[in-house]
Amino acid sequence: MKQLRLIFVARHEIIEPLGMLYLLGLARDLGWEAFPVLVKQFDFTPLYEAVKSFRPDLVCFSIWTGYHVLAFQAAEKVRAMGVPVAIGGPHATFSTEQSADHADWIVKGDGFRAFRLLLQGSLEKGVYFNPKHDEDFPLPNRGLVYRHYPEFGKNPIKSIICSTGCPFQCTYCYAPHRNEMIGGFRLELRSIEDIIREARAVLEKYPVHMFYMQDDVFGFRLDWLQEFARRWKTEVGIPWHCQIRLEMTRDQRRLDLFREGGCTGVTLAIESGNDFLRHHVLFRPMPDELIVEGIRRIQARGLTLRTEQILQVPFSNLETDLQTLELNTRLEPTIAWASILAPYGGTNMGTIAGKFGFYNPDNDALCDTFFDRSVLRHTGDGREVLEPIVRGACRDAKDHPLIRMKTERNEKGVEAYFEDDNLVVLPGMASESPRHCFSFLDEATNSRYCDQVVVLQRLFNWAAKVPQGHKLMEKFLALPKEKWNWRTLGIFTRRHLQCGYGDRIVEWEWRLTEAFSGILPSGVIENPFYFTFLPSGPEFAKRLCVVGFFDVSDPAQQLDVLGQETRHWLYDHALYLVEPASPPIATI
Ligand code: B12
Ligand code: SF4
Repeated sequence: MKQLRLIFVARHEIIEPLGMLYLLGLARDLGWEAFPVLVKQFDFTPLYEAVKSFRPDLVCFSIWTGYHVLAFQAAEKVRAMGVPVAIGGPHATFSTEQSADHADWIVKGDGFRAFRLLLQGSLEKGVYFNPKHDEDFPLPNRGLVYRHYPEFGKNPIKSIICSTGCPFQCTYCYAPHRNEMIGGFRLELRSIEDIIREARAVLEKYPVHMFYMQDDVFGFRLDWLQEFARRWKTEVGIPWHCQIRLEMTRDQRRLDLFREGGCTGVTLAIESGNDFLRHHVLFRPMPDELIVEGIRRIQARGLTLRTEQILQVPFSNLETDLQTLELNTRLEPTIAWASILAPYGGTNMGTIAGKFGFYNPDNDALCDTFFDRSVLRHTGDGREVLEPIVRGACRDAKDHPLIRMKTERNEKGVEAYFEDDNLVVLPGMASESPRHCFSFLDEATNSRYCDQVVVLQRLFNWAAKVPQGHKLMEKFLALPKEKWNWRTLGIFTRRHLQCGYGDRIVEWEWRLTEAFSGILPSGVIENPFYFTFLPSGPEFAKRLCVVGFFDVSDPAQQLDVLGQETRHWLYDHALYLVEPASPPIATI
């Protein structure tokens, strides 16, 4: 009998495509011959070539929101070439109807059972949704994907997923939506036996410095974690990094088990240094004390730490974005990672952005990156106007007044009000005037704010390491756009450090120069203190010379390169420590 063939298409990322790896494991177990295609940039040509040469019986797409428009076009083209198409993944899950127009089979939610039925020929065409999680993870087919994409095999960090599900409510995320879809939060834990088998299979064939647990909230259940930590340590013994919520640091046994099990670092989101935005816009009711205390507990155990933040959310302004930076300068994470909000339709953030007039959520217009310029029209006075009202109206930690509020547009901006409530009227608040008006920034001011935050995002992880880095950024971002360049940053940084670190900076600069045998390259001379706050700073300066950073003539493009290079440097030399590193020259 002819062996059936499928092509599996997903997006090429720096992280290996887990969904594809596991689903192709199932395809292998069911006897299908498979061909993986990972789309780089937005070029689907390799897919069309594979359809011609491999002659598949089926093409499967895994799609997330942001690259769906082009993926749908590609799916249509494949169908026009006479091959049936199945679509699954987050976009099919959360925008099922739209996906249904472009495929023969659409799989919403958990995919293993559907994929099995599909490959066994017993899945009717149409939309399939099974809210139950009734099929275990198969052993992935890394061999096949690594053969086609050797970069993943060579990568010293391999990813694994040990559980699915998250009980939290962050507005910008699809996890709460998933919970609604499946009838409430459910944590689906993989068997520890399976995870260890998978990790050992990876170790036998590929170089591994670290495993990255991609779970939304790793180690949520303590009994599972206890068993996992014990077995991983003895049966795998490779360091690992995981993602958690700050709330999970409250039970210190969890952090101890992380340490005992070989965890070397964690990633967690703070999202905003402003309590109002965190609580009422992002739905992360985490008081400052929880953040500070949780992070101290992590650091006290010698774990490396990535904090994550989202800049330019509705009701933010440059002041709140700098507040987020300020908090990070105090917390001293290993890396302070920052993104710029993309407000997805279908999430609570999409609802807030749409209702209050910041943006009309249109997923088809969004890009699939974390770092693009904000698409929102921002407000100058919105937070000032609504914060006391919202805080006053909030009934408990699970209440979301912004979602309950009604809005109407007027020529100046938006009128927001509650229709029904027994509002708590604060002193000075007129009880007979329940409408609260705020306005939007004019186009030029909005554009300037968006430009400022692009620069802030590119410099965030560095500035978080500079003493009072938020003050430096405040001054730098107040400059006209033409001055946002490497050289001016150098001048401003020197001036900033001269007050308070006058003597020390001479020594720092001298030590950097020494590492270059007494002569700094001209680009490095312009901004030497960029390198003194980073691990293995002189080597980083040399790397920037090698990648041609100093030859990039467009300052905006140069900042893009700088942001990316700095981030990756900090990953390798501080967060995951895949490279040996020396401490930063500047110690405060
Ligand atoms: C790791 C991860 C990443 C990695 C990349 C991983 C990779 N190479 O694939 C990185 C960090 C790069 C990433 C980036 C982004 N991510 Co992300 N990411 C995740 C995360 C945490 C895990 C994904 C994963 O591996 N899951 C495990 C596998 C097994 O699940 P899966 O891929 O969904 O596959 C299952 C089903 O979907 C289904 N399935 C999948 N494909 C197919 C195909 C067929 C034919 C069938 C039948 C079934 C099927 O079967 C599988 C088994 O059940 C998820 C959250 C989560 N818990 O899933 C978010 C998530 C996928 N990311 C999300 C988003 C929004 C993004 C960004 C677009 C964010 C942004 N605004 O910038 C960016 C893209 C950035 C860019 N281009 O630079 C959203 C997607 C929402 C949506 N509507 O699409 C998620 C769901 C987070 C969330 N809760 O909101 N992400
Ligand atoms: S904690 Fe993470 S996965 Fe959970 S809702 Fe928030 S962003 Fe989503």
